[in-house]
Order: sequence, then structure tokens, then C-alpha cells
Amino acid sequence: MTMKLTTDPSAATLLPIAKKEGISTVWDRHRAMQPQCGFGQLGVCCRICWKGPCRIDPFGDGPQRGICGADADTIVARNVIRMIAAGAAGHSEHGRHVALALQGVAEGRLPAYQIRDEAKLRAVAAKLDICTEGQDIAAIAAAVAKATLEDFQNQDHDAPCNWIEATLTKKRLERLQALHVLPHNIDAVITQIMGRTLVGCDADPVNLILGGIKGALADFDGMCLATELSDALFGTPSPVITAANLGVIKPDAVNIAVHGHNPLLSEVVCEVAGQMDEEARKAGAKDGINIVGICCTGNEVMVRHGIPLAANYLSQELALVTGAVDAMVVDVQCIMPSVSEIGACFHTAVITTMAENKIPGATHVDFKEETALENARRIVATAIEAYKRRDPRRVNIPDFKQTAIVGFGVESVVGALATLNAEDPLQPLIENIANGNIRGIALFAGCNSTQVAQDSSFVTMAKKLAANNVLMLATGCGAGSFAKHGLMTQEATLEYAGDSLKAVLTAIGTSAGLNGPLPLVLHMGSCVDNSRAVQVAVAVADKLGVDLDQLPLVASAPEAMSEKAVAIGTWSVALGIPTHLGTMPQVTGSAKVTELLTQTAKDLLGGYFLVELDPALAADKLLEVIEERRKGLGI
Ligand code: NFS
Ligand code: SF4
Repeated sequence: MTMKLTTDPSAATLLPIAKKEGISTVWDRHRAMQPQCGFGQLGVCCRICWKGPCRIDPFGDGPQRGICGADADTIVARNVIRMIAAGAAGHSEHGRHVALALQGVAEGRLPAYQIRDEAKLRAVAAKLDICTEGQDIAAIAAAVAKATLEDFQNQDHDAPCNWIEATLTKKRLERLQALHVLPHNIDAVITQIMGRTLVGCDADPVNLILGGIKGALADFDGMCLATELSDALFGTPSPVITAANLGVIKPDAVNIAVHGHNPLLSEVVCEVAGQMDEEARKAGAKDGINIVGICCTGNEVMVRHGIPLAANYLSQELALVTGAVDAMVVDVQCIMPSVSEIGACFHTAVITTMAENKIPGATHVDFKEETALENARRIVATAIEAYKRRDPRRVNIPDFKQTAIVGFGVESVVGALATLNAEDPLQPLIENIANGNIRGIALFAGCNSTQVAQDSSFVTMAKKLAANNVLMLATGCGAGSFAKHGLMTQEATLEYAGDSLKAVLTAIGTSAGLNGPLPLVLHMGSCVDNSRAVQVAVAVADKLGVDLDQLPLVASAPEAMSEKAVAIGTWSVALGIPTHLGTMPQVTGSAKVTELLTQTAKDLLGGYFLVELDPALAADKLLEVIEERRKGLGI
């Protein structure tokens, strides 16, 4: 293969070792899959019923309709909104879990958990219009959990979900209401998408896509509540210095990789690991227990506790190839099923923990919030046992790790700005956007994909936007890319930021006590924490008295692959944000759907998808969009 596979130096070091060991990785399987199916790439393959599969001939010679009569527009629209429904299901199920845990804590049923950030819980209650006067913290938690769970239960179609209503600008809510795309019940909206895309149901591509947008907004609702309630339970992120890349794995420690998405498990594993450190030392690990993160669970514990991040999506298998991971504990989402087989090539215990997410060949520990401490102890004990079987001759830990300053939630961003203007913290940010020191804001989100050399598009785009004085936020595997490549450091700001951006980041960082600038890219957390970026944007828009689609704000998922990214990208568009995709979305088999998402959306919502596979050109296009928005605001 001529394409470069990865730009991550630690991954590049381990790939030849994997080859020597006869281990096939995601890149080997990608190559074996070539050429990939062109019908699937265009989105024109339908497998919705057993008269099919049907596929539309994109060249116009063969069938233009499926056996039931569905044309390319219908098929593409159905396929893409089913992806949105799946993404929304993943995020909101995660959110529901957290909400139920909050309810359990309120009722005193879950000894492993407590409200670690009472101030945050009170702030959330206020936001949801819950009266807290004279209430103790358990009562507030119960009321917040109840209001949150209503977003999964409300049957009144005209009453939008509580969280979305509490989160967006008034103008945005009105605009979405007028299009009938505000969700009233997350579960119901996801169910509707599945129902309307059955054989013989909704065939109108516009109507289907509007249904998809509603599903994407349900996804947004689920993310908001997941983020905010996790903060209340586990603490709100604040800036912390840590490290990223496979070099964070320690040769003389019991290394436990936490992987997946939901912090309910990883938080307790981290806590119990602290208590069991001595046992690890007794087993011969002179550095005790070392927890490292992978994917979004990694981001969750990184921004809250400074746990180092070992890998983002594409290098999860390579963490195992180091031969030094004693246990990989996984919960839900983005876990390659190959990890159990690779773990078995070494001494590594791959442990699944969720009843609905098992992997053949892995050990399963049935994790329940009620028995979390006991489950976590068993997991850590399994890791210590596995450590005793580790073969030191097969250990290859790449000598690559980068410092990363992470943990920029809304509160810490506002806190840092408040050191410049305590009365009106947003003022310094707005002033610098208005005077052009900061041209605009870009949110980088989303995955890695084998369609792109790992991390390369993220890094190329960020460097270019930085040089053009764009303030950058990041979440998910995008944040992982930047952390691994040293772009979450003060040095990166000094090296890559344009002069005016550098001056602003230095002024804020210095006055916030960081002894230098803020890092070049601000790590806001996991994928569900994209809601944090929206909160910042809403605060700025409210202060300016404008809507989100007027701000010089763009989003980008340069290496997107997951159905969750489809959902996120779609709500980003629905909120009025121009949203770049750097991988080809599987919709281009329908000119109508493509036009809807890339052009018509602009009139309806203000946001739209912008597809550009070349990262340097993509950065240029986003800069143009930012300038266009500035012009609109007259700045
Ligand atoms: Ni987001 Fe996170 Fe990564 Fe993509 Fe997967 S871990 S939820 S889906 S691959 S960013
Ligand atoms: Fe074919 Fe229609 Fe069945 Fe899809 S729903 S597989 S297009 S017959």
C-alpha cells in the first residue's frame, strides 16, 4: 500500500512488531478489504427487507429503483438517518445510565458513587429551572434526575426535551420548532426513525432527513445530560498537566487500560486501583498500578483526573502490542472486536463489563452500579494476576509521549477569562473576536478512520488554522490526536499560533496562573462533551444577542467514521454551525440528499456540511467561512 497508515510515531514503531508477531491490525484488515464496495460508499445499497438486497446503478444503466420501488434518494436518506438513530441511541443510552446513577445516589442506593461537585449539581438544577431553596443535595439530585429522565419519557409531542430547551438560544429553539425537529422524547424519536424507515414507509427524502435532524437533536440532548450529570457525579474538569501516547505505559507497573465511553466504570476502577496499589507492588510491580486511557473513556478520566491517554481509536490494538498492558477493561462503543484475539497473543486480560457489549474470547465481569466496588476490585485483581504472567522479553513500549495540558470545561474557560475581567468574563473573549485578534473558533471532533493516515488531517488543519489566529477546541479522538502530537502544550502555542492568537492565549494563560499561554488546542473532553463547546458558543451568542449561525464558529470531523459522528455532525449543522467532514459521507449516491445536507440546510438552519478530503484545502475553506461570518456581523 502506498498510503501512509499513521502519523503517530509510536504506532509507526509498533506496526513492524505486530507484523513480526503475526498480528493483524486494523490497517491490515483495511488493505484486505480493498476494493471496498462502491454501492455502499455511495449509500445506494438497501438491505432493509429480504426482497433485497437492492442497489441502484449510479451510472444510470442498471436499476434505478429497488424491488419495492424505492429510488436512490429514498434509500440514501433512509440509510443515513438510521445511522443517526444508532449514534443517538449510543450517546443517549450512555446518558440514561448516568442519569439513573444520579437517581441511585439520590436514593442512597449506590455506595460507590457520590456527588463530587455539588456546585455543579446546583448549577444544573438552576439551568433546568428546578427550585433548590431549602433542599438538601440528595433532594436536588433526585429532582435533577427526574427532570432528566423525563427526556426519555415525555409523551407530549409539543413539549420539547428539558435539556435541549435549557441549553440553546431562544432564536435557535424557535427556528427548530418551526421546522418541527425539536425532540420531545429521545427514545421516541429514535424509535420513530426505525419505524419510518421500514420497508414501505416514509419515502420522501426531505421528510426523512428532517426526521434524521430531529434524531440528531435527540442525540445532542443525550450528550448534554451525559456531560453535565457526569460532572456532578465525578467532578467538573479543570486544567491539569498530563501526558499522551503509548509511552505512558510503564514497564514496571501493572498497566490497566480503560477503554470505551462511560465514566461510571472507569471512575470506580481508578479509585479502586489506588486502594490496591500495594498488592501490585507485592506482585513485583515496583511502580504499582498505572491506569491509562483509550478513546473517550480515556478522555473522560484524562480531563477530570489527569490520567494519561495511551491511544485514540486507531491505535487501540497497538496498546496491546506493547506487551505491557496487563488488562484492557472495556465498556461500550469503539472497541474493536479484535482486541480479545490480540490480548490472547500476550498475557493481557481483555475484560468486558457491560451486559449488552460482550466480545468472544474476552473475560466478562458483569458490572453493575450497585456492586461497582466489588466488580472493580475483581477487575484490578485480574490485572495483577495477568501481570505475573507478563513476558518481559516481549515488552516493546515506544519511547513517545507528549505533555498535554487538558481539562477545559466551560467553567474553567470562563474561570480563566474571569482572571482578566471578573465582572464580565466573556468580555475579553468577545472583544478579541471583535477586534480580530481571534478570527474565529473551530471545534475539532470525531474519530480516526483508516481512510486517512492516522491523525494527519487533524494536525495539518490545526496548524493552518492556528497560524491564521483561530481559537481551537477539541474533543474525542480529535483531542487524542492533538494530545499525542504535542499540540496541547504551551510550546505549541508559541510555535504555531499566529501573533495575535498567541498574544491572547498568553494574556489569558498568564493571568490564569499558567506561567505562559494556554495550550494551542483546548481539550474539552470526550465526544459527549461536544456539548461543552456548544455551551460556550451559546453564552457568546446570548451576550451578543445573535444566534449560533451568525458566529464565526465552525466544526470539523476530519477523520470521522462512526455513526455517532454522523449524529453529532448533523446536530452541529442543525445548530447553525458549518461542519466540515474530511472523510466521504456515504450519501453521494443521491444528488438530492447531498444537496439537502450541503446547501438547502444553509437556508433552513444556517449550518451545513462541507466535505473536503484534503486537510490543507479544508482549513482554507473553513477560514473563508469564518471571514464570511465575520462580515455578516460587521466585524
Ligand atoms: Ni467519538 Fe469516542 Fe473516538 Fe469516534 Fe469513537 S472513541 S465517541 S466515535 S472513534 S471520537
Ligand atoms: Fe429493496 Fe425496497 Fe427491500 Fe430496500 S426495502 S431491500 S429497496 S425491496
